[in-house]
Amino acid sequence: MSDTVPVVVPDIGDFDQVDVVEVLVAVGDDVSVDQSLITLESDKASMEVPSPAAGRVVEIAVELGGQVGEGDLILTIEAADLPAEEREEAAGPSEEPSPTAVEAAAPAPSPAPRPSPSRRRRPPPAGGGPATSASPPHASPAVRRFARLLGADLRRVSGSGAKGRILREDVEGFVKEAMTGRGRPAGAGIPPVPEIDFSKFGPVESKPLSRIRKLSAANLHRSWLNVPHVTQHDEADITDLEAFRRAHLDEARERGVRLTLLAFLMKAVAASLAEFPDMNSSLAPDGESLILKGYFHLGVAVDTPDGLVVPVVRDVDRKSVYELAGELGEVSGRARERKLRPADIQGATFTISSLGGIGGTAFTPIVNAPEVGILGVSRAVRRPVYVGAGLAPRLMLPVSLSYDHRVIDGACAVRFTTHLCSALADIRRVVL
Ligand code: CAO
Repeated sequence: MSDTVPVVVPDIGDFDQVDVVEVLVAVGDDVSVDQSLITLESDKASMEVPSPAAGRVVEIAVELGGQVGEGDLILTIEAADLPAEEREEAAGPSEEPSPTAVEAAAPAPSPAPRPSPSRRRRPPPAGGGPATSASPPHASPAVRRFARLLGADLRRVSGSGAKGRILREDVEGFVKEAMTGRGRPAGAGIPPVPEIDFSKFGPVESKPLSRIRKLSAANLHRSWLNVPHVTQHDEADITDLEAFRRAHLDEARERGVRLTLLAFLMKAVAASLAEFPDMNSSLAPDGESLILKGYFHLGVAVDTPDGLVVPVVRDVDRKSVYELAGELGEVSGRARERKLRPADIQGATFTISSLGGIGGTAFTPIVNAPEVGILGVSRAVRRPVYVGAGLAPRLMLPVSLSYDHRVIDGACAVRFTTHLCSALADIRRVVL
């Protein structure tokens, strides 16, 4: 059976009333023993009230900005059912109320409040500007933990709470600004783009970005900043491959499949990845080794009305071109209908971005880190090419391989594209 544990304001010294400056939990939250519940602040100090029990918050009796005095009810916890020995531990030392006393619904004196680190601190500089001095920032342990989780440097966050206290919302705002590149402090290495009032020069309108566009913007930016990119351009003679594809269009149609060049490309890319395992790897987070993957899952960039999405086709090396064409049609259809599941976009080892159906002669795709390579494909064109001594009309496909230069060197990259182009020139090589 669950016990109800009322948590009350502990001894607050000489003060009759203190301010509630933070309520760190909500009704329905699960809390653990010693987890901070609220922060109280007087003229002189601030303190957090820790939870005396593990369980679920069922009622909150205080309000943010309100005042409380010793013995006032803060909130009520429905204690988790714990084995007897764990309950004793949760209840703390023997002078603390025993579980029996709690069952009797006596208000549980909270464990001694923990002085917040801010107790010994001066508020940040007036004006709320980023605290850059040696003085530690004014924030509760919960906010500190949150900032640590997001990698935010609290010394750079301006506090909007009472007396410059940094609140959770301030950390969220700071991270958001950092993600969009706005408000980046000078000296961080990347100069901020100037904010310009474009309406001074003519009419403007604001078009909100879709969620997908915002997500891919953040991912692309992260990859761009982390990966030293180089792009290797090359050309494949796909005259014979295209003839082969056309010769099988009817058969593909009978199977209910649209046989485009991309399915062949995937097959050829998987064969080249098998030949160059570094291209199918990721750099270990400590930068000390490569994680070579023994599977060939290809991400395929799909253009949708909401922006770019990259569904993943798995085990490309083990599937036939018909199977790949079928799967590609199905997954890109679902991408456009926004019906992709999280598993559909995870686990890629390498990505293909094909703009060839639209046009273009070459481009520099951005590596989808932590993958180390991405193949951009532009429009194949028929043009005169020397074959032996004479010119012949050949269908030439431009490919652009961007790679992470920390992992792949230029020689490896050009060997990879050479291998790929020969596989595309004679697709029979793929089965060898
Ligand atoms: N050269 C010439 N023709 C090409 C070609 C190329 N490289 N690639 C495709 N084509 C042809 C196809 O064979 C098809 O011709 P038919 O209609 O005669 O069969 C036609 O162009 C249309 O192809 P498609 O683009 O619909 O199909 P696909 O299998 O080649 O590509 C998909 C599928 C999902 C990759 C594609 O629709 C797409 O969304 N591409 C955009 C990807 C993108 O935005 N990348 C950018 C990422 S970075 O911002």
